[in-house]
Amino acid sequence: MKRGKVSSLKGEIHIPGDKSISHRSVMFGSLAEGKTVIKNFLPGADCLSTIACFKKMGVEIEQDKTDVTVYGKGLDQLSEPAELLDVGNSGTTIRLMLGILAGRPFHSSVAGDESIAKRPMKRVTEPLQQMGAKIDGRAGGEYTPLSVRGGNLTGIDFQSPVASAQIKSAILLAGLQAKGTTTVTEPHKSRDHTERMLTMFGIKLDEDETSVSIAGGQTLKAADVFVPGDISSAAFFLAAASLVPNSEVVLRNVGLNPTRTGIIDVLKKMGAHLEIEKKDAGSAEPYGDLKIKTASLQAVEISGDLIPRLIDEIPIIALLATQAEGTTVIKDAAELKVKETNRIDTVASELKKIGAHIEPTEDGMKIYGKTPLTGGAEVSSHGDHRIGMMLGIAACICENPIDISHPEAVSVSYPTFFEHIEKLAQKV
Ligand code: SPQ
Repeated sequence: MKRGKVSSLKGEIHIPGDKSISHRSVMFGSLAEGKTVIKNFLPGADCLSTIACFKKMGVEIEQDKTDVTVYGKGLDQLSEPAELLDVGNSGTTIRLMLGILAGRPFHSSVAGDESIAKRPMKRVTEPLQQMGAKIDGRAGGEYTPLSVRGGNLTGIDFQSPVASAQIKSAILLAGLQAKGTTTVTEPHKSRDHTERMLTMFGIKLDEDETSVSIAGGQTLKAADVFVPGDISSAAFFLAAASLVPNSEVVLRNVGLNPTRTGIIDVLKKMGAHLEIEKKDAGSAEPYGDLKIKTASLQAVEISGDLIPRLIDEIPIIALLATQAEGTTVIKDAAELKVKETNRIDTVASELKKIGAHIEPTEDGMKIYGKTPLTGGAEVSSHGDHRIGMMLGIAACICENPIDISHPEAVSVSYPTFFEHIEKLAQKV
């Protein structure tokens, strides 16, 4: 796909529903007793994989674009799937679902695409085995395909070596089905959508800053869910409007959960012109409108507990940093290596091709700004939606058009991404 420069971005868009919250609404609706009505669901490929997996376990789910209804019959009514549970490209689907399957007294097989086959699973399969689940897979349960025979779980006190909402959620979902209490402690707090939504579905949790406990044997009661716009999707347009001259863009109904707003903190530190209008009236997930204008940016240092609050935004932050004065240093972000691609490598290699001065490091990267992006090169998403979208925004400021291969990867989390650029863009 050839993409070129735009002269400005103007207007407003509704950011599609949050991917993390959409997955959880289908999963928890499937475990609950009663009808769960979901509004502003993200019809991206990953969330459609979650729907397909739960249908294979006998759950009746109706989906019409962004409206989803889940007819839950309770956790005990999930049935043994006759077919492979195919998670496609979705790490969230496989890891959270493993936590659910670990407690079910039946057999299941789980696999996904080429990228999923390279992503580490022992981070969840090992603690689930400790709780009593029988799980096997390539390299002793590290890689898909995985086979699970669940049931008879006992609660554990688990110290997670990394801040990861997928690990935390998988263990909590197994803990819900275990004897006794299960506690997960993380080095830094990760996104807390699971905790917020389980509470909405009637589950009692004990939480402090970095640990969560759940008592087994509780039942989920259906609840209606409004999914706010995904701040990780909004991030691409926050960056685009900051970088493209003479831009002014409004992004409607964007999720503002504090465990996800690291991008806002970073943009403010960089000198972005950003206004926030909070709109939620006591909803489980805060949200609001974001208004952003072109700005001159300064380099930043990003590390420590800020990392889990913006982990998926690092590709687009790297692009922002190429246009900021000074050297941006990102560290403590080794988790980037185990995403859809090794995002330290793919960000550095693709941005270098279009003129950026960027150096990958063991746990992050250094970006030397401000560097004009010459473009005029062939680049690739490497099948990673966030790399594809970062390149789509980079094209808007490159001197010469760039050719992006595998742009279709964006449909994993933002199927209307390129349409939204077209809607806002004034062409050069
Ligand atoms: O679902 P998947 O493929 O893992 O998606 C990514 C993404 O970029 O969309 C990561 F590659 O988001 C994860 C995120 O990085 C979604 C997620 C969640 O919904 O719980 C949590 C984060 O992962 P982790 O490993 O830190 O828990």
